[in-house]
Amino acid sequence: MFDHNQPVHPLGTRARVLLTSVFGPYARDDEYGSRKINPMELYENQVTRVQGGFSLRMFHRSFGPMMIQANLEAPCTLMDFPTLDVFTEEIRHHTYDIVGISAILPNVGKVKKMCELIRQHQPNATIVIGGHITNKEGLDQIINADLIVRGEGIRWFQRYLGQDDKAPIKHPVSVSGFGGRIMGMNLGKRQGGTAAILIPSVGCPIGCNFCSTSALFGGKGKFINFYETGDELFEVMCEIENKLKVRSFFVLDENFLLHKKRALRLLELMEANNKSWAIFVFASAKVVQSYTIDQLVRLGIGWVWMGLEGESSVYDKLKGVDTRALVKLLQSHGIRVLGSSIIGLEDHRPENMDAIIEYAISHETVFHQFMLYLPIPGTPLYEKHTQEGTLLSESEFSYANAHGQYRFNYRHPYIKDGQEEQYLLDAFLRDFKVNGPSLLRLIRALLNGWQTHKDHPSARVRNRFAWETYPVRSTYAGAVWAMRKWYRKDKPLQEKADRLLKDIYATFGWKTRLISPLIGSFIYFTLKKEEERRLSAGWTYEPSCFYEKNPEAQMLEEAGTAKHRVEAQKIHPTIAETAQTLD
Ligand code: B12
Ligand code: SF4
Repeated sequence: MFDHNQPVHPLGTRARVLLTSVFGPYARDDEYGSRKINPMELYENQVTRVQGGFSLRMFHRSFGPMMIQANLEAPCTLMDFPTLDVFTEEIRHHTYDIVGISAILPNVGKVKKMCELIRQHQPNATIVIGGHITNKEGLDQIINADLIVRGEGIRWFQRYLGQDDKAPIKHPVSVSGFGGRIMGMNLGKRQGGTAAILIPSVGCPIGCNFCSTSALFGGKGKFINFYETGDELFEVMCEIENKLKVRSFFVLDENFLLHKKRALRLLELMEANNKSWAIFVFASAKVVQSYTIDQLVRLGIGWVWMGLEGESSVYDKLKGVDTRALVKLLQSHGIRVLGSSIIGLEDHRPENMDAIIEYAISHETVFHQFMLYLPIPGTPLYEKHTQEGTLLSESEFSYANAHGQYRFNYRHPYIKDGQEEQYLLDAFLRDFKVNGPSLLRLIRALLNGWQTHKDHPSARVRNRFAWETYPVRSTYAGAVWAMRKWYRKDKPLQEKADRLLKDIYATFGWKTRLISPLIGSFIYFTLKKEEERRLSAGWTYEPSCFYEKNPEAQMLEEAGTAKHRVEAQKIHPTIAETAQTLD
């Protein structure tokens, strides 16, 4: 329904738009709110945090602004991960009518600084703020912006520019991650080697009390579909497949499998069109369990991010599910699980913390995320703490530290004096110590998948497993060889690597056995270099900056350059030639 408070920009689609994420560098402590322990990386930040050279290093683009840019008809420039200098230069030298900033709450200090700079260099621009930061009450008192847009931004922006907000959503064509690195080796940029990003919906109707993603898009019972049907989704996936030559998709939808009709229709279309795709999803346990393993396998589900939360948690999504058995089943079919556990639930206390951690790691998931139980603005949990007066004020606890990997932003009934920081670390360390590097677990799951399905009746399914498992015959076998050597003083992990390596040899034969020590020696060397030279010297990893113009912005720029040339020609022909060579 049309919102009568919806503002409309007077220039409509003639307005020049700049969309940007917050500036870097990120992985360091500074006055704008960057924190060393909060890098712009998923795995290093909150999953493989203590795994050193085994940590999966990788960046992800800011998909919100990318989705918005893909659907605007106005000239729109997108800057992702600019440094403060790059951002400042951009607004000093180019005129914009609208500057949109996408952010989350821990980065509020950066948004504040960016607004100040925009006011200084582009006093006529309208500043629009979007993303999760907007759920913070009183944000307009903290930063100097014109519009704070809570919730879905694509349709809002279309209305703001006077565009049709019912037009089909155009999906950006992009890989899901970049800059991949593990064991001291760059993972390369081979075409089709990285999964494409696919965003079918935002929000989640399950509405767990702490979930800010659900809250931002309406909370319990609400979500927003960009693609309602399996047919629409299939069409988008075919287009992305063609353009990027990919065969795997990272589906950034809070609970993809929850939309069962859409998922099963997608399966029908994949089967009818012989698409041997691999699909990586987020899904809650009860929902995953509502599918047969055969359905999941045929749908190409190769990776699931699943909330395990905690044994005592009372979330509906976990009721009646034996999560340990479920993880075991999935991983025996090659489905890698990223389990997510919470530290600091209401009943967590120092006395039961060891048991809580042991329970979490007993899932033996390929990856394990541990996060603090944090009330984030907009969520029912935040509301509860506000009512109870247990939240810490900004002067007691900076927003920049409320990222879930450090301390509580409230007074916990049992966990006091910052003990949570150590519990969180204990959980990561224990998981690493007992279950070993996530890469080792991942290779085990891939091998399981191959062993279980190499003779699957469907050639389409066999083909996917063959493709996904291909590196286990060489590079991954080499990595396991290197791990076995690395852990020569840690008997349990050495044995784990040894068992896996023997199993790989038995499955793939003499060629793999022959090349593994060669590849393995090289990987061992790069790992050693990574640990001893880079990491111990405090090396940090930063994403590169992206600067992308949509066709309208490119046309505007070309028109500007042409005009500049004509004017230069009038002054002196040689200047015009110089301008041309500079282009
Ligand atoms: C990908 C992701 C990341 C990536 C990179 C993100 C990036 N490049 O900025 C990585 C892994 C690095 C990451 C890191 C962190 N993240 Co993160 N991340 C996500 C994730 C999974 C997806 C975001 C996404 O792309 N969604 C899809 C797009 C389409 O949705 P969207 O971004 O919300 O955009 C829509 C609207 O918000 C709006 N919108 C967005 N931008 C704008 C801008 C304008 C101008 C307008 C008008 C509208 C608008 O329109 C968009 C389309 O509808 C979300 C969870 C989720 N599912 O959303 C968490 C999430 C955003 N992350 C979160 C957090 C807390 C973090 C971390 C602090 C780590 C942590 N402890 O979890 C770090 C911070 C890193 C740093 N130094 O800043 C929280 C934010 C909570 C909050 N309220 O602030 C979320 C919601 C997860 C959660 N539930 O806790 N993250
Ligand atoms: S199931 Fe997951 S995505 Fe959905 S509300 Fe709960 S935590 Fe959020």
